[in-house]
Amino acid sequence: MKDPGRLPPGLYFLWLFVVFSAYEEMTPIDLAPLPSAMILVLTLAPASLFPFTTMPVTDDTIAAISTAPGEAGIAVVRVSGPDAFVIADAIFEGSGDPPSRRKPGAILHGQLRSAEAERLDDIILLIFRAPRSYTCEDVIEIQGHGGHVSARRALQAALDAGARPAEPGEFTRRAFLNGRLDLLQAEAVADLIRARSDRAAAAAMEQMEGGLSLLFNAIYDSIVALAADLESTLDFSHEELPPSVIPDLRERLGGASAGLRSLLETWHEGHLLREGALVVIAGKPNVGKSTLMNTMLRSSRAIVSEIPGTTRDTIEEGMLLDGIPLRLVDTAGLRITDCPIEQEGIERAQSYIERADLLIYLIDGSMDLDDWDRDQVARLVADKCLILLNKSDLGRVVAPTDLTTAARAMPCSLAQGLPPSFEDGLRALLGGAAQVPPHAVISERHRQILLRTLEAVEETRVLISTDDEAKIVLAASTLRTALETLGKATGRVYHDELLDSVFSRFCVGK
Ligand SMILES: Nc1nc2c(ncn2[C@@H]2O[C@H](COP(=O)(O)OP(=O)(O)O)[C@@H](O)[C@H]2O)c(=O)[nH]1
Ligand SMILES: [Mg+2]
Repeated sequence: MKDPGRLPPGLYFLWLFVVFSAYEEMTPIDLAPLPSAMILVLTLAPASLFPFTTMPVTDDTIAAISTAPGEAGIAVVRVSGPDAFVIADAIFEGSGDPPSRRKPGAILHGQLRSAEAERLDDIILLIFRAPRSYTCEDVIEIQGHGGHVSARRALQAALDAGARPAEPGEFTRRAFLNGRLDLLQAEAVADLIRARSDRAAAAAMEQMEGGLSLLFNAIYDSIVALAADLESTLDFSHEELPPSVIPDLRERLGGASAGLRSLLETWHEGHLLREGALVVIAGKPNVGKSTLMNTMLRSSRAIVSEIPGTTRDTIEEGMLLDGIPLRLVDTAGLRITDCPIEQEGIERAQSYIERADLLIYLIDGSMDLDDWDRDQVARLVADKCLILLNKSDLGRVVAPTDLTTAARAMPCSLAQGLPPSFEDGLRALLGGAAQVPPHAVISERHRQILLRTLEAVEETRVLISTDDEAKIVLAASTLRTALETLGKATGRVYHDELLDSVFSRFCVGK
């Protein structure tokens, strides 16, 4: 994460004054003979040293419990904003100077007091001064005893002293607004908190450290350069332009498209890591679906019985495969039935089958294939489906070659365990994601942005391929739209609704 602002903005105005005086020959150093571009660099380049973008953009102070509710060793209440130290002085009692006069990074031990001076808890108080804090504002962290009551009372004390309750994700929202992290990094914070596997956590860390931002920014910068060059061609008529200009722009637009496409390719893996892969077990009654569920989970989660139609509802459990979270679902056996309860179960099963990232379709391979199974198999989506021909211990009647499908099929006897190639089959269908080291991957929000950007870039490419000058003007505006759209990923371009929807995914206190 970048370290925001180092110099006070007032110094920048002093610097501007010095450059101006030198330019106007008011000082012994005379800048007037320098080329104007050099003067421009002298005035603009140091601007990045000054924290213009990290000036606090909020004027109220927020507080929230940042740890999970329940019995625990400690609980943390976080307070951020201009009144953080006023609040700390009001609620903290310890030896020595009050918190507001302590150095940043100080760790104080003392008592937490309510507005009525009641002793609430024995606490540790941490002090962070703007801009060197998570939010870039003044922050205090109260570490008190865990449990439902202590943390709530500590929060109440901070609220009574002038803070207001924080909205979900508001601390991170302030960190974003104050320039500590971009929107992609901020989203990664929520992904890390939600991560259900080491692999998902590693991907979130990569994104939080700016891995994904780098990729988005590289494409953004290339489109900025393209837009500038495209706009500069507008000053000339087609005949005046060197013949290589338009083909060159077209090629660079192709490069931008390729970059966008390669980022889009990480969506599937991102979806699996964030949401988990929905793995649905389906087939006729009594083929061994619940046996498979239990074998994969290594527990007797679902009832296994020789009575067909035992599983009537869907049963969902989580598990991990190579760091990818799976949502494993056992479903009611598919058949025609008069029983309304079983019928409801079958409808639920169908709805899961339609949404599945991966379908494991079971067939009793010891019996002849009937029309029902033939029909189901013919409708399977090959690259999302694995077929198990179960009960081979009873004698094999159906072989994989008897099935008219491109989906992978393997004979097995679940009574004896999973076939050795079963997990490899699952891995292959999950896109081989687990084979590469963890890396930042896009989310559905990013995918929508990339698709719209790609559309605008491709449209620009078509528009500049003609000799029609009006279309070149249109192309320049289309490319500006592409930039505006893409800017919403990192948050270069944002509005309140965008931030509301991003930060509503967060928990309170982060
Ligand atoms: N012989 C044999 N029986 C099995 C095998 N797999 C499951 N079964 C039995 O088949 C019956 C139905 O299994 P179950 O998992 O409940 O099937 P479901 O209705 O598809 O969920 C049970 O009696 C299981 O013990 C197998 O590989 N071989
Ligand atoms: Mg069952």
